[in-house]
Amino acid sequence: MKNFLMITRRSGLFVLASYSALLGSVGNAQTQIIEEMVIIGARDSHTVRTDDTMVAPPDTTELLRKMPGANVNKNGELTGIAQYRGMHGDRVNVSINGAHVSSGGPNAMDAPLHYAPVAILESLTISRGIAPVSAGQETLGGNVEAVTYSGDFGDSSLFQWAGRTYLGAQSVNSGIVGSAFVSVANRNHLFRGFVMTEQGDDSDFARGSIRPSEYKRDRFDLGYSFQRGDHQFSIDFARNDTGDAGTAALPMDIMVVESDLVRSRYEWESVQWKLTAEVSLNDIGHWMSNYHLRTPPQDNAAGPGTNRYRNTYTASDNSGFIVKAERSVGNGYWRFGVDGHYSNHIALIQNPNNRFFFVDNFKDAEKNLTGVFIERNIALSEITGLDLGIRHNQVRMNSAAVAANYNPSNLPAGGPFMINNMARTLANQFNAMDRSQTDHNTDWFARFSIDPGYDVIWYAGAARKTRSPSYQERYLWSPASSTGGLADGKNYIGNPALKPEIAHEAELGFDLDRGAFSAYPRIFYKDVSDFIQGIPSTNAVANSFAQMLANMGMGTPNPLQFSNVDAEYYGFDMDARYEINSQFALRAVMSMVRAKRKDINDNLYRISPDNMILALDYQGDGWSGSLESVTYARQDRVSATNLEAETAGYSLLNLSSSIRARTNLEFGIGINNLLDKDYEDHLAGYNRAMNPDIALDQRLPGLGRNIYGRMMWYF
Ligand SMILES: [Cu+2]
Repeated sequence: MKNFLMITRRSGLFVLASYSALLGSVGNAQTQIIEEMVIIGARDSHTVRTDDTMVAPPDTTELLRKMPGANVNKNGELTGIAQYRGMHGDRVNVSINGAHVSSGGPNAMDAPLHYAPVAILESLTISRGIAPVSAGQETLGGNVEAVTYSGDFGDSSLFQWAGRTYLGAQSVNSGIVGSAFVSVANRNHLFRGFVMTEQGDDSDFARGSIRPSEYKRDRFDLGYSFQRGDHQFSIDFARNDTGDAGTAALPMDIMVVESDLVRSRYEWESVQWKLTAEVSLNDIGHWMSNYHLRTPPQDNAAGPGTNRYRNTYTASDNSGFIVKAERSVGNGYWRFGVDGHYSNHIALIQNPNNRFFFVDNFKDAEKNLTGVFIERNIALSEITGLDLGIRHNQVRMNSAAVAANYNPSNLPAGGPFMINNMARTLANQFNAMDRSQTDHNTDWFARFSIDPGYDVIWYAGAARKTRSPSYQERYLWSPASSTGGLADGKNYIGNPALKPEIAHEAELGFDLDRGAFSAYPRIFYKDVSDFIQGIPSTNAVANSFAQMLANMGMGTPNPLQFSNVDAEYYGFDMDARYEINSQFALRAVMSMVRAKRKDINDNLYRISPDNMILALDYQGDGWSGSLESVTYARQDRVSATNLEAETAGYSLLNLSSSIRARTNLEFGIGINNLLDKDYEDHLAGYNRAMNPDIALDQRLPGLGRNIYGRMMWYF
């Protein structure tokens, strides 16, 4: 007699099946007795699949707006930064097919989800609330996982073709996208390829257009997978080339993001063990400027505009690995592993009109994480389940010595300009500091679920999560707005001595599944000590330097310095569904979050207003439709430190419908912002580009009415 154990996940439940196979004694006859044991666990993720969800924009982060607790800080049409329960940027862990990508731009113009465009996306998943420590190295603010199309193996030794063509168009910016995914596979081999091209003009809003917000992006992927017996291996290469793309919320626009992404994965699965090994390498080169897409700097009292032309070359070289093992035991499983992510960043600011001018914005700024973790999932009884885990990260960071030259020549005779002396003093200050830092961070989490009957599973969770500072927060030495996309218009300086953030959180909720009605509400509280926030700089040289630049028409005075403060977040979110009959269903998604400083009386910056989606979905024979209302409350809990402006509330109406013309052909059409409402998106930044329709430093508006369509043909 042999015992087989297997764990799968089904509808948020951990299903543990124990197969006791009795091998028959006569001939080949076999009898199998299958016992099934369910480990109770509340729903811990929320997934949106591209095939089922109509989405007009090219940026995958737009899908986050449809998920409880999630949202997007939008700095451009291809520059969306994930927000979850009020936390954004590097606080939210993002992985694409299991790999982590470090942005090439110091302002996250190519935020991680830039590398998983909608046209190749299969699904986007958020961890609902507390993420397991195995989900990523730094999951203090949440966890988002994108999965792209990879094709399926065949079921015989014959090779067969399969694929999908995806075409889309939208009216708001005359945007178009065309892509094709093709695979040829048999039961052992799977070859795949993907090509995509997309572009759009400046986007319209009710009173004009956002200039610049045009974009262009091309991409191709090549991949191969092999499987035999219990083994599976795959290797994938992607080249993602973004061309001109406007980011009006930032001081520059994208000229080029050229990236090569390589990842490979090996998986072995036996009766009791599952072993996974992954490696990834990302090589990103990026150019941006303040003159090629937006109105270039104009002459002013301080001198000709050409003195203020800037372009910046940046690069991110980063690599990662993970090796993890899962072992099934009688009452659950163990999971343990090691992982690493190593990144190096440079950013060099230049002036095309002065070949001697340069600023080492970042020079070999590194963040290198190595982690180990162990998790246990256990059925405490027939109605209770527990998840536990602990992780330790070692984080090593460093930066090379920096320099700058503001003089019109590299000769001393070029003039003893005060600004150049100040830049040199700042560089010398920075170079004299102890820039090498090592942090030891410990995370843990525990999630308990109980099913007392009545179609309700109760859930309680607690965690300690940490995050070491970003390279910008530690190594931004010269006042600038290179902040990972904060886009608050402020200049910042960093601080190499920053301590890691430590969050303690608790979460409570339940899953209700009663016939036609289901609801998944959660409340949470998060206390963050050593929260990293910009506070008024006390560095006299940096302050006078920023003032002098501001006098010349470059940036704002009174820079902020990244510092450790104390903060707290709390809120509520829920998704719910009610099936009226077999065709009609009501859908609701609600999100509320409050985020405050604890050391002073101030709110945190760029926190999503309370919002709710209410939708009526129709599922007919061969077609489906949806009428959606999206309501945002006013946001008057704003950050005084970041000079944040309040926004008014608004409601939008969206309509969409899709028709399955044949089993392998689907047409979709939709209208977003049906009434062409003029509104301000609180999570969009402030305008930094000259525009007759939007004043400088005014909040960027939400997009106007958008009629869009898509066609998907599977073959
Ligand atoms: Cu950039």
